Amino acid sequence: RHKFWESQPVGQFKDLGNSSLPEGPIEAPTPLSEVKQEPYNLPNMYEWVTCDMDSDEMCNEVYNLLANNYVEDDENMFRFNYSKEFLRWALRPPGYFKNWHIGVRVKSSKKLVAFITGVPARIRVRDDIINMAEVNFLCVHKKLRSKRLAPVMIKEVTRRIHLENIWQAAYTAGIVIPTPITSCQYWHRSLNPKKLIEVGFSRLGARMTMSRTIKLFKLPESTVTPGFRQMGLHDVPAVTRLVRRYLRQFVVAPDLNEHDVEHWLLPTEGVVDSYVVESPATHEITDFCSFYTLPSSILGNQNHSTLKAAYSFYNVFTKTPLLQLMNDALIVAKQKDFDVFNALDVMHNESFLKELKFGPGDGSLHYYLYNYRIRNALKPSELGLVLL
Ligand code: MYA
Ligand code: JJ1
Repeated sequence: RHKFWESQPVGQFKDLGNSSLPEGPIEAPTPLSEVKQEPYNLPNMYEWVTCDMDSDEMCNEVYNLLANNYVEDDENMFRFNYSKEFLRWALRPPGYFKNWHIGVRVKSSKKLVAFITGVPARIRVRDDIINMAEVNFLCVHKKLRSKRLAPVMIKEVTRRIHLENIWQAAYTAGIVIPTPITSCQYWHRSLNPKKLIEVGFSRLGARMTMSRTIKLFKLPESTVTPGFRQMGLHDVPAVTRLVRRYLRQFVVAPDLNEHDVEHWLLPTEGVVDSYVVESPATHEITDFCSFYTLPSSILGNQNHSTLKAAYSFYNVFTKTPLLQLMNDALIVAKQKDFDVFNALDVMHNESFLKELKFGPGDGSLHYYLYNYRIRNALKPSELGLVLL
């Protein structure tokens, strides 16, 4: 059923519920000298290329490949439209390897037709911090699908990751393959319900009028939490302490240091937005919330071409109730003209989704680890990791 995945060191469906298998690495590392030194073979018309995301030209090619061929919803109404700035941010974290940004070109025309990436990350699983890769942006041009190109790309990124002496990876997908560590649901909070209905993202509820719907999703003009403000560079040490403490409670979570927090959580215009709550009395940073910007192209609508979506990223509460903190996040997202605020049911998100008028989406997101067995699937609330 899964010829490729059954050949890989990942949890297998046949082993589900076999409690004699130990948690941890499935295969031991091999000496680096035993890692294949040359790239995997591609069908003859194609060639490997390392994508230099510093180059505007390369960044444009990657952007265009993804904008036309990346992830769509199940009815092909929307397609993720990651911006160039976002791709640069996502692919150049501290310690990144340029040669983990892998493209495939047609030899004759030089057209970029496939892509896959890895970035390094320290991920904690229970008490162990493991150097991993986060693999993302796997994409094969629509005209080249179902030719078994994806397994070659996955093997090639694996090889290049192994050459850095890294043997585990984390990744997400909308499809089920062997074997999810947890399966999460997307939830959506309408900020601009009229547009969402016009483009078919949501529907007018039963016995609801447009004006009744607009009123239902109305938000205050400004945030309510005293001391709620945008995060600045000077907040990096305090935010790092806050986030590190908070993430300890989850079974799987990133191990973030100050460099990581500066890269991933400091606001970057049009890419990631972050806010802190600074206690007016003590000037302590007590709470934090963040979201990233990921628009979707609207496929075939006369009046609208993009859906502006904010995605909940990392949120930490110690003093402010999470419900109130996230309501303030919705208010600033609305101020910034987002049409919808999306969140997964990870971490403590369940506790605010219904009350803040999020509704369940039709998409799910499955989380995976490569070469690391987790004995029993986790609950989404045990997961402290958000991938882009
Ligand atoms: S998830 C986002 C994936 N991208 C998209 O959905 C964009 C639109 N779709 C496409 O571009 C293509 O359909 C893709 C497949 C490229 C997805 N993850 O070449 P094929 C398996 C893993 O004939 P195509 C993301 O980016 C499939 O089960 N495997 O298929 C994270 C089958 O294997 P098996 C997938 O449709 C990616 C085989 O590929 C996925 O032309 C993490 C068929 O190949 C998927 N999303 O191309 C990758 N989709 O027969 C794994 C299909 O066994 C990383 N397949 O069922 C693993 C860690 C590596 C590093 C390890 C380091 C130590
Ligand atoms: O966005 C998604 N679904 C939307 C649109 C559905 C359009 C028809 N298929 C949705 N809308 C309902 C919202 C409504 C708002 C008011 C309250 C009630 C709900 O459900 C879905 C997620 O739900 N998105 C996708 O399907 C995109 C793919 C998701 C998998 C991503 C995998 C990529 C991972 C890469 O690492």
